[in-house]
Amino acid sequence: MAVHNRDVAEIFNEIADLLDIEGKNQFRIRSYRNAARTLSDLSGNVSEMVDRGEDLSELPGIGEDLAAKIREIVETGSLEQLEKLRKRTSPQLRDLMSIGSLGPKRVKQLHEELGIESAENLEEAARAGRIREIKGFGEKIEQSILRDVGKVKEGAGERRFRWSEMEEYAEPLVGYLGELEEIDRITVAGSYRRRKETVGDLDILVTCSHSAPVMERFTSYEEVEQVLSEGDTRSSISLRSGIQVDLQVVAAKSYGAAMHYFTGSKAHNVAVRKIGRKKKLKINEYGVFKGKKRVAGATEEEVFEQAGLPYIEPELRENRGEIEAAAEGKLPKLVSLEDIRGDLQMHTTASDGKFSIREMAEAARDRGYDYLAVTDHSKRVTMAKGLDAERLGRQVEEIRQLNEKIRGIRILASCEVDILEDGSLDLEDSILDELDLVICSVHYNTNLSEKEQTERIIRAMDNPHFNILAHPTGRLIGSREAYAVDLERVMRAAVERGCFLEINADPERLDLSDVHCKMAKEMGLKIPISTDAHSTSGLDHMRFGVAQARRGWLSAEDVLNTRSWGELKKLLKRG
Ligand code: DGT
Ligand code: CA
Ligand code: CA
Ligand code: ZN
Repeated sequence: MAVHNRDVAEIFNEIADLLDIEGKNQFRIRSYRNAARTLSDLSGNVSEMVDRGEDLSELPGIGEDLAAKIREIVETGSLEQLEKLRKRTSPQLRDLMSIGSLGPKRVKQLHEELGIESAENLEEAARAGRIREIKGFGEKIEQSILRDVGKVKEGAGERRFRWSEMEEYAEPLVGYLGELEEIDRITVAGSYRRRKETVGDLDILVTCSHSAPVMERFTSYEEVEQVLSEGDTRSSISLRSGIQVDLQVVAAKSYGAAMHYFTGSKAHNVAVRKIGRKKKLKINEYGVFKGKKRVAGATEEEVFEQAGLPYIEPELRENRGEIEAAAEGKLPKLVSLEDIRGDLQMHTTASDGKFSIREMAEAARDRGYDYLAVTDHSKRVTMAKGLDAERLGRQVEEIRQLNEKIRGIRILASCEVDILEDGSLDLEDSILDELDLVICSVHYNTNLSEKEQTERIIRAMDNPHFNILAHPTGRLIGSREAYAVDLERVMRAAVERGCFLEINADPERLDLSDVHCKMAKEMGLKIPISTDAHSTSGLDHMRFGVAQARRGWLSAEDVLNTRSWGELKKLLKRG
């Protein structure tokens, strides 16, 4: 099994962290971190270099000693020194490093000064207000520790992955398995198929002529770290990325029932089975049975039909009303990527994007859109070279001229205007007047109380130029919490004023959540789906936003940018 450069880099970084916790020589710690960086930046594969007998000590930052360690890792897959270090430091203490505001230095301080050895100790000390008293900590850090410590406690070893991250592992694995002649059908079920924004593990279903070669190929995949269990029809592996994959071989006559069962969610399954019981049917992963007789199983449609229901899209299967809606024939026809007519948020080289207006416009046209909005940042966002009124004025002029020349796509002049702390907008009304639409967002002062944040945003909406609230909660999945805001109130205010809230299709953002989308729909609030692209390839993120919209029950009618520019323009007009 080939060792990747990043595996070696991870080992060196972990050694550096552990030495750091122990308070070892900083020079030595730095040499491990430098070596880790060298390895991550290396274009060639370090395993192959070892195989070819190349002299690794010629690499920057790598001496004889580290070169020998790299060889040990490549040859044995691990490093004895790391194993020893790990034994010296308790795993609970190591887990504490995953808390956002804590690095090895702070973990060491907490250990030495307060004797903290676990998440429980840490939480106790934070609640007692003892952490703020340590030099270099303070009240703010104490609070963020309290916020994050719960996650470490409950989530130990149960990492979830963003859907888009999971796709990067799932697709190659499915491709690899699919090359096998014996396999007829293969699907990733579970939360992955339901398009949940984060996915815990992968559940793969296969139908095939012989299962032995399928199991063999599965467990010998080159990314396998460990085979957790191996059977005739069911095996589990963990990949080097930390992802667990369950594979299940099913008979063709049970495929639909198994798909339904393993797609879940569990709550949905329980509810469908209950309906079955009322009809004297037994529904399980093998089929639908009336007494001993199999009445369905080959397709999901049959399974639903036996339960007296139409087909329910996987994105809806959360037992959030889909079964009742299905029974009443009131399921929404979910929006699809083909319904989208334009993209309403993206950045160009004028602020922090990588491509020109023309390049973005042509890329949008290639994706079949009728229009795109150019929404560079406003001046407050200095880090991204935000535009002031004068630069924006020139950009508007440039867009008008480009529209004269370019065919098959309309460029809308817009701006992502920063909402200032007092709820005013970062640009004067006179320039906003020149724009086709205005999107507004919060980038600073994200730590206001819920009430203050909510009122700040609603005050911004009072400005009649305000059209769309961009990335409405500011969260980054798995790395940054949403800011405190009462979205229900914000949505109501938006309905009253004729404003909108977007789904940001960036796979790390995806705010609004599925639940908030459904809430918006029930209020009659239409939702634009925008990519916030910073490059032409970022425009392809639209599909992630569409998946989120589908999970939120939205149909084409509920999504703003399924309309022509002419119709959209009418909806943007404020009373
Ligand atoms: P995840 O992996 O945490 O993102 O979420 P899921 O939904 O993929 O859950 P997972 O992997 O534990 O199980 C896959 C599906 O198998 C789940 O969605 C429904 C079904 N399933 C698992 N355990 C049970 C159970 O105890 N009862 C029923 N009815 N279904 C189950
Ligand atoms: Ca799963
Ligand atoms: Ca599973
Ligand atoms: Zn932004």
